[in-house]
Amino acid sequence: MKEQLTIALSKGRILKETLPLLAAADITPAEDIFSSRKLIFDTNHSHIKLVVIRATDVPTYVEYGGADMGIAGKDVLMEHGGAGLYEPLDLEIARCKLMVAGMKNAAPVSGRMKVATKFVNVTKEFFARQGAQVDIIKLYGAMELAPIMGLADRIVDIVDTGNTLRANGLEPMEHIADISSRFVVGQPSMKIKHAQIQPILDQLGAAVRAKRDQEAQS
Ligand code: PRT
Ligand code: MG
Repeated sequence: MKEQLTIALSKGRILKETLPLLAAADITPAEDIFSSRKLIFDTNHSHIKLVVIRATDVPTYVEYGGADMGIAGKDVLMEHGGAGLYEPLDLEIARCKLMVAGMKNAAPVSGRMKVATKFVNVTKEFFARQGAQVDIIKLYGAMELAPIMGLADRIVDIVDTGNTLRANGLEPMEHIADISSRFVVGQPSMKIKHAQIQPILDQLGAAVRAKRDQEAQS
């Protein structure tokens, strides 16, 4: 008998790039995830299920064993802190950067800087390492608006093309981390279900390498 396995997927922008990788590892949902309102999906393997949840909830589910494995952005994992998780594989999808940004040509901030972000822990740690004390303002979206409205001096946010920053009169200022999506496994699951999980890791790893080779050739 095979152990039941659950993989937590981030809905939103990661999902579209996730499914082809899973398919390359021979895991396909039994129905179309995008047109369904379900949260749990059967797959072509009777012992593997997929749950589709908010990106920020993925590490939490895996940490507490609500899912055995998951796929989430490194930004989300850094903010979560990684407790209870192994991160065996970089899926090399949904690449972007975590950056400090501010209004274009902004003057240096005198005194305590106000930084708006949804990445509170990462931001605190980044500025603490520079020896800077900052006031962090937690937002849940549209960080770019904060400096425009005078709510904050800087933001910490994901940057890909930089178009969103530019369109709002902002510019990137400091690089915090390169981001891509990672495959994570709960520590107890890795121990107890290792025989079932390792082949999935092997196949996903092969799929990532195949995609990398293909992209290098084109
Ligand atoms: O939307 P929700 O609050 O439910 O969750 P979420 O925002 O965490 O999910 P989602 O689906 O928006 O993003 C999931 C993951 O995608 C993130 O955790 C990142 O790891 C990854 N990713 C890759 C990105 C981007 N690229 C990205 N460009 N996440 C967000 N963006 C946003 C960014 O916040 C900014 O508003 O796109 C804008 C910047 O893009 P450019 O190209 O204009 O620079
Ligand atoms: Mg979003």
